[in-house]
Amino acid sequence: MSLDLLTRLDPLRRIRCPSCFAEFAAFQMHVRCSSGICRDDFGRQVDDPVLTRTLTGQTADGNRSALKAPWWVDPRRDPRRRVGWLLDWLVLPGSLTCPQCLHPAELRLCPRCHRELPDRVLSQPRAGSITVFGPPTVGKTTYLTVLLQEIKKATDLPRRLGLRPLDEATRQRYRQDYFDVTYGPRGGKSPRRAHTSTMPLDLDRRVLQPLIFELKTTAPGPGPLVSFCDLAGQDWENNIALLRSEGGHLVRRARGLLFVIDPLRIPEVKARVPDLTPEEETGVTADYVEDADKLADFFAKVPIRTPLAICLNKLDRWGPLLGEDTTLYQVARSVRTKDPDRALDRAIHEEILAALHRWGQQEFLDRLVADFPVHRFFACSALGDAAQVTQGASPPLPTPLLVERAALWLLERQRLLR
Ligand SMILES: Nc1nc2c(ncn2[C@@H]2O[C@H](COP(=O)(O)OP(=O)(O)OP(=O)(O)O)[C@@H](O)[C@H]2O)c(=O)[nH]1
Ligand SMILES: [Mg+2]
Ligand SMILES: [Zn+2]
Ligand SMILES: [Zn+2]
Repeated sequence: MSLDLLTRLDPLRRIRCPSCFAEFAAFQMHVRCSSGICRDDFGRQVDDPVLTRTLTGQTADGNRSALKAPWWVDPRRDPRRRVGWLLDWLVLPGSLTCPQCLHPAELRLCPRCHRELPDRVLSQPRAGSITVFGPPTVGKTTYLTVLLQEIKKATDLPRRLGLRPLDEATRQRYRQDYFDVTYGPRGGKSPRRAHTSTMPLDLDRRVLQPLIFELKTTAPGPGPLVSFCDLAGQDWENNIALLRSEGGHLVRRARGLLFVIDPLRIPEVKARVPDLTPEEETGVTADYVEDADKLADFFAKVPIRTPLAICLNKLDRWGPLLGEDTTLYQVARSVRTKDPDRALDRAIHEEILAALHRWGQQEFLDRLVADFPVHRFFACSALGDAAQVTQGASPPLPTPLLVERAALWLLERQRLLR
């Protein structure tokens, strides 16, 4: 479909790519042919070094050739237009003619990653993102799976929220790789089970492609797009240089950062949990100061203003260690009956500060204050009681605790929620 006139008349409009988070003016978008002829006839396809870089991480050079794709062009560099592109500052071309099939080329591409930009991206300038990262097996993927179900049930908002996948790719990937694993049937071919480690990016670059949803409220019209990125703990732990060079943009340009940690990696906590699982027994000791430094190294300078939520996950395991008069104990034991709200968030933030101080993590707290002034602590359990089951058995459905609170805070800081 060719662009609507309103969008065409605003070529300086800022666009944010929901895949790679690059920002650019509308007139900088590239254009691709979408005709069936060019899609199906490889003979008509042309080199696409930008897409090659996105999908394989490789630059086309003498030895490596670029992937082929339907004809595309940077409208400002199309030699057929001579100086005609100067008009793009005033009005975007509706379409260009594909020289391979002579059909109008109308698909808009992000100039940085060459992923297609659907009209919804162009017509809705408000967009947000949450990049979830942290060490391996702290529960990031499970958290995201459950978050995307629970965010719809947030209680202290005037409007109910909904999420709608931006495209079929996001719908399918969320269903297969996330939802079916945690919420699928108990028996059958692929029964409900614990998530396995997310593949590091040198094995599967899909980890660099966010899941993109439209955030629906009851307000009329399209809602903002929100991209959720679930990075692999193995990349964070063992391959940070590669993560920084290949996926650094997902951290640097994120509008919200969510650092998931598992307090059972803190010796003071681990020593007090009575029934450690074999995984918990062998889990490596956390070094959160190092994690904070790793994160800061993604950026050119500190302090970093991107909102950072630090979520102490697996509350079902460590919450009961706290005093019976604490909110966290009461949430973990499910004896609290009030719906969560901001007052609860603040109380929990304070309790976590005190607990981390007791657990010998004061240097981490100081580092956050200095380098990430916009930060807030949260506690949650994605699985709740459903986690307390012997490994291997098909687990019950999650009974999450406070899983949406950190994400709501991040969306609020991005002015996508009020
Ligand atoms: N007790 C408890 N265990 C959990 C919870 N959430 C996840 N787990 C378990 O933690 C393990 C790791 O979960 P994942 O979601 O794969 O962790 P991850 O952080 O994505 O790991 P990587 O992909 O390797 O980085 C699994 O065995 C989960 O069942 C929780 O809320 N409570
Ligand atoms: Mg994972
Ligand atoms: Zn992009
Ligand atoms: Zn064509």
